[in-house]
Amino acid sequence: MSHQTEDRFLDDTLSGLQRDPKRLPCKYFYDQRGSQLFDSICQTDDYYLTRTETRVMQQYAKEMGECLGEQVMLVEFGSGSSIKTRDLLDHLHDPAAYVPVDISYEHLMKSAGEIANEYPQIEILPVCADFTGPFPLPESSQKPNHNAVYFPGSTIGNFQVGAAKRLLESIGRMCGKQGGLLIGVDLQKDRDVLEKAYNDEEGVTAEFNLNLLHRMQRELDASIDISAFEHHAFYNEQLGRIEIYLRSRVDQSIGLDGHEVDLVAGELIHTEYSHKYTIDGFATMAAEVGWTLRKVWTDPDAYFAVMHFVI
Ligand code: AVJ
Repeated sequence: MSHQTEDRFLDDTLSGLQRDPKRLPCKYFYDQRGSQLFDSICQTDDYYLTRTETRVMQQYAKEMGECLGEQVMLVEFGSGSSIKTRDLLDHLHDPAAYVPVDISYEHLMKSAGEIANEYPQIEILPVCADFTGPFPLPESSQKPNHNAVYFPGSTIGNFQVGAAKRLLESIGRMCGKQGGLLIGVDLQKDRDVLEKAYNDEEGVTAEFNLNLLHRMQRELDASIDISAFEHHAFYNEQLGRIEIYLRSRVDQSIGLDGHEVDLVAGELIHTEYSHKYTIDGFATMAAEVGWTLRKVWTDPDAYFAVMHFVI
């Protein structure tokens, strides 16, 4: 990892812990271990999102490929293991390039290499970047007709509404004219189903959340009693979002870069939101920053939607 990234992890962690209430940015979940744990979450019975979205992709990839059009440069945000991508790549029409973008370098290069082997006819141009900020698109050898962003996994749900809108707006600017957006959005549903998905029986989500503290020990040399923290996640129905925290079991302090951060028993450190939308609610938000909804695909229970927009 570059020093620049390390510095930002330290600064963001320290300033987040010095706020009231305390918080840590969820993008730091995804170091190598965190990315592996996330992949394991996706395989639990309780986490319905991945398998539901994958089924929607498998069932409708051909239609999606048609919607994305000829000679598209497909830019995938948060590509991770690019599992769902294969269904889409199978159905693109003479694509100019596939650009996987991910913050975890190892994970990105590994899956980009695998994709390159499986799709020798498609130019693969991996970009290691934090897509929450602007980054330049690579040049492909074949000139693209237009750019489209594929943003699966309901990762947009991690952003609060204002930030989600700004991100959708910057995706529009990045794509340029005739840009496309194919985005996976987790839908509002029964509290029980939602809460089980973020409190899986195997405890993988808890481990994923606690990995943030392990990462602080590994990379920032933080002094933390990790066993004195626990995973806490619930659905805030009024705000339509899962809220995830690390809860301190006892009065304790964290040592970080010469600072002491005190916590009282029961105190929460916010780590993640996962917003759940209605199809109309999401389309309205995207329309406010210039996107026109073209098509929506969903599963029979309407748990998850894949939405296609153009600008
Ligand atoms: C990758 C953001 C879609 O919010 O469901 C899963 C992350 N956090 N379990 C989600 C996550 C805890 C996930 N996203």
